[in-house]
Amino acid sequence: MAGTKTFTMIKPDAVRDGHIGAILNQISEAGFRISAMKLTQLSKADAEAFYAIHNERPFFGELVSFMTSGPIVAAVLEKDNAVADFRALIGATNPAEAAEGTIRARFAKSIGENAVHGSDSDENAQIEGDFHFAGREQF
Ligand code: FUP
Repeated sequence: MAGTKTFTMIKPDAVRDGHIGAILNQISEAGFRISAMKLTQLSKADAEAFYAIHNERPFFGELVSFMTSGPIVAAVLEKDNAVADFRALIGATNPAEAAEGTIRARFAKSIGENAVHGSDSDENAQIEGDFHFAGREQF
C-alpha cells in the first residue's frame, strides 16, 4: 500500500537553528516515507501564492517576510492517513498549545515562527506538493 500524501516545509527558523536533521529523524521515526525533498528559498511571489488563502489576514505581511527570510526544506511525505497523522506529529499552530513531544513543541518559537508546515487536506497536499515539485522529482 502506497499510503496517502502530505506536504511539509521545515521553515526558515528551524533551518537557521540547525534542526533539519532532528526534524527529519522524527518524521522518519513516525513512519513517513519521503517521496520528494529539497532545500530551497521562496521568493516573495512564491510565498504570496502559497499562502494566498491568508492574504486578508493581519499577519500576512509578516508571514511572507518570515517565509522568505532564508532557506526551507520542502518535502512530500507518504504514509497511511498522512495528513491527519502529520498534523498530530507537528502539534498545534501555536507552539505554546502544542502537545509535549510534537515537532512544534520541541522546535518552534512562536505562532508566526512555528518550525514546520503540514497540509490540512489531501487536496491541498496534492496542490502544495505540485507547487514545489515537478512530476519527475516525486518518487
Ligand atoms: P497551520 O495549518 O497549523 O500551519 O496554521 P494556519 O494555516 O492557520 O496558519 C498558517 C501560518 O500562518 C502559520 F504557520 C503561521 C501563520 N500564522 C500567524 O502568523 N499568526 C496566526 O495567528 C495564525 C497563523
